[in-house]
Amino acid sequence: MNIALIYPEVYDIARFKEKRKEFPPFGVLYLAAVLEAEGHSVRIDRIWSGHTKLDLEDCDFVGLSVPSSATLGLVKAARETSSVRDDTAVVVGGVHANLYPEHTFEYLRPNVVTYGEGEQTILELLDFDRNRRDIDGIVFEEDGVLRKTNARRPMANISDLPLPARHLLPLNDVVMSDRLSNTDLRMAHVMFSRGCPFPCRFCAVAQTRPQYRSGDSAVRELEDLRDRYQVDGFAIVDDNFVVDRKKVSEICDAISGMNMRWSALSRVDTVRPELLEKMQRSGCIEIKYGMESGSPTILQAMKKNISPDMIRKAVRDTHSLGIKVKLFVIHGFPGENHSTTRETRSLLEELAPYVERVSLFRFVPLPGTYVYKCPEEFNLHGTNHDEDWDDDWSKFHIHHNDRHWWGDKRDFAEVCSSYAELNACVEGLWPKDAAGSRISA
Ligand code: B12
Ligand code: SF4
Repeated sequence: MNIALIYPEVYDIARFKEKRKEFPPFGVLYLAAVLEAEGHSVRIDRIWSGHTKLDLEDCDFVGLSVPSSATLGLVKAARETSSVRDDTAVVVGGVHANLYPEHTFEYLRPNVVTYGEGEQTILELLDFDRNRRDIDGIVFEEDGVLRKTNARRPMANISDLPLPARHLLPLNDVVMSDRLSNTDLRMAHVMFSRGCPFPCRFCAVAQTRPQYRSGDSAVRELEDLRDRYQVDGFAIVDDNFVVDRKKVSEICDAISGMNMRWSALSRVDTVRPELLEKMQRSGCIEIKYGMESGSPTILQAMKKNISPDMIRKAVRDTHSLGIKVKLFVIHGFPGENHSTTRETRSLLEELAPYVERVSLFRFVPLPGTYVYKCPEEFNLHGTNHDEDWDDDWSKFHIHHNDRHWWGDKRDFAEVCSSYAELNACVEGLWPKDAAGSRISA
């Protein structure tokens, strides 16, 4: 079958100050891999602002990916303007579809919306003789009524998946040499786990079941990357790599002979000195920690379940082993004020000698998060819960986003002025890297 998978290009949507290539879309890369393994012919098409009209007349099956709520409008434009044959199935999946499958269906009017992991679902959808009611994890319309089948259970073993179909992308979307911890090492991005069981209220992947790949499966991918793309390093982009220490340890043991350099994201409370040592020995040169705030009040409101002391310990332990530390900070969570900001500022100043880089973001209520789902609890506005909602999903991005999301004008004024102070402090202490590209873990 002739299949096109379509995804929204990142840098246009993410509104980076400078257009900067980001890393590849693993969702569609994994789907393409399982489809190719079944003998289908697959291509990956990109859309971006001003480039959404595609000629898809030669396709028997079109899969549209909505990798974030912010890209919903772009995908809608592609759905409405692209040319597709009448007998072609149009299926939509991805992060926004997982969070809001019925809404996605109403909004984009495809033949089917999927929710949950897509690898098995997409294969089953290609079987047109199959009764849709028997396919888990989909929403479709039957006799004018919207039907939602049972949720698909997460895969038992993600190690058996074929490797992401990187060969369908241009080389410079796959291999980069300015993305591994301020080095110029030739590197690629990988995913060794999925899901995160923690309950952070600003995060859209909170409380999802963690799944890990085996050490052997990690080695298989790294050998392929080395042989095919001659990379010397890799960045593990999983939301929160260090959840299950045994699994992380297994991966470290398996890759330690490969002489590759790597980085990963973690919480501060899941690492231990023994594990950090093992990570360092297997090539880890940087850990990016979700510190989020230096204020116990805000950390508690976020349900981050960590304390400033835990942050101190993880940062010092990591630094003492020669692993670089990057911190992610979110400013402006509901309740933020001058005093909580000062607590963050003073912790950052204290830890500065041990920290290589800091990425400071302003809080945005992302669809699918606890905060988003509870607008009254946080006195939230500007979301689709509002009566005067403007239907603009593109505002749910996290770069340089200075919208007024919660509280009254005075709260907002305090958040803005305290952000300015914190930002100046971060830019003063870490002049080269005051803005980053990640929000989770
Ligand atoms: C890696 C990542 C990025 C990377 C790369 C993204 C890319 N190139 O696509 C970067 C850093 C560039 C990035 C940017 C952004 N991201 Co991001 N990102 C992630 C992260 C950590 C992993 C995504 C991933 O690759 N998952 C692994 C793959 C295998 O899973 P998947 O994408 O869900 O795909 C599966 C299913 O959804 C389904 N599926 C997907 N597409 C399709 C299509 C069809 C047809 C079918 C049938 C099924 C299907 O099958 C896939 C395989 O099982 C997620 C957190 C997460 N776990 O989702 C956040 C996350 C998706 N990002 C988020 C956000 C907000 C953004 C930005 C808007 C941030 C910004 N800059 O302002 C941008 C938007 C980019 C975009 N194009 O939409 C939020 C989205 C929340 C929301 N409601 O919108 C998340 C959930 C983070 C969070 N913790 O809250 N991101
Ligand atoms: S912020 Fe990090 S630790 Fe918290 S739920 Fe999201 S991925 Fe997990």
